[in-house]
Amino acid sequence: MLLGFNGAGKSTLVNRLYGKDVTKTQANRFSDGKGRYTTTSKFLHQLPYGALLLDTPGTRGVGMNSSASEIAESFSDIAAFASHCRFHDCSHTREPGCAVKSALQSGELKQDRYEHYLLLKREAMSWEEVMWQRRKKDKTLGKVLYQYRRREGKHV
Ligand SMILES: Nc1nc2c(ncn2[C@@H]2O[C@H](COP(=O)(O)OP(=O)(O)OP(=O)(O)O)[C@@H](O)[C@H]2O)c(=O)[nH]1
Ligand SMILES: [Mg+2]
Repeated sequence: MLLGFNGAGKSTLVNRLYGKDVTKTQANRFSDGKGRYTTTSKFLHQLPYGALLLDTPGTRGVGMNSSASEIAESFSDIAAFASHCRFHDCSHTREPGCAVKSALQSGELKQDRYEHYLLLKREAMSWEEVMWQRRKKDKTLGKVLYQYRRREGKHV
């Protein structure tokens, strides 16, 4: 499977490995060299000698789609320290009585693990926010559609 940013050259590789042009490629934008989103859906190519190669639309970025609670599961050592924090909703960054920061100071918790935890938690929280906004939008759209159909006397 070929994965990569737009314009990385995935489809060019498919064509080269196939031996002829079986899929469209496109020159990157002249102004900033970025790819143009040429392949728009995934396609499984069977190469002449039998190999199967999946070409995919370029990615714009790579991220996580885990919830904050899944992050806590992966960092069960930090969750164990966190259960002794003074505040239930401690962010483990600046609150007094934070057991995670104490573990950091005593060396029980390594600095890089702590930093990875904060980074992934932040990413998970922004992912949850995106999902929440998306659900809210879908709900609003659903309501509008429902009212429209009722007004038009359509079956709902
Ligand atoms: N200089 C150079 N250009 C390349 C190379 N591979 C691909 N290209 C050029 O890069 C441009 C984009 O290539 P594509 O194969 O369309 O890229 P892609 O990854 O399939 O892009 P999307 O389908 O948008 O995700 C084309 O103009 C290719 O000719 C390479 O190794 N060197
Ligand atoms: Mg492509």
